[in-house]
Amino acid sequence: SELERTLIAVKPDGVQRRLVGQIIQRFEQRGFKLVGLKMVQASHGILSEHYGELRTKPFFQSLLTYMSSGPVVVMVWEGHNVVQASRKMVGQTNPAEAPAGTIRGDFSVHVSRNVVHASDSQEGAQKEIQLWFQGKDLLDWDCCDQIYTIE
Ligand code: DAT
Ligand code: MG
Repeated sequence: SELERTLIAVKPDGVQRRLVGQIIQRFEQRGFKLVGLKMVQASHGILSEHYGELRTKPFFQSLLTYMSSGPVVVMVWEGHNVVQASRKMVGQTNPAEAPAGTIRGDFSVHVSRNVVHASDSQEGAQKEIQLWFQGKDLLDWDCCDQIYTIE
């Protein structure tokens, strides 16, 4: 079993709409382990790095404005295949294409207000985790049910 980590963030619309608890609940109930969590008002600096690959897109500036419009809740979740599993739990980038049962499909309607971020690959996750967290703020702890969630 491959133990992976991924970066999940509740975006400012998700925080404003009080969806933080429901989003955390989905990762908890799936069986993943929370190893880091913080609430931050993100600067354009960290957001430009986080979304560096999108720098040339027409929506880039409005994306940064939206993402810095209020606090975000940034988390690191650990578990077997967590990167791919959480992308499926989150749903497609455009909520119009995200099925019911996914976070975006259940809680959002427009691509520019899609409630949640999830890393899209293991390499991306590693970069994003290093960007948002210091190593000391990620906790290696034994979750008492882990012998039941992973073989
Ligand atoms: P994802 O968040 O699913 O990984 P992405 O990395 O392609 O998607 O884009 C990052 C964010 O940028 C996305 O969550 C919302 C915003 N975005 C993407 N495409 C957009 C578009 N066509 N118009 C407005 N915002 C967009
Ligand atoms: Mg992405």
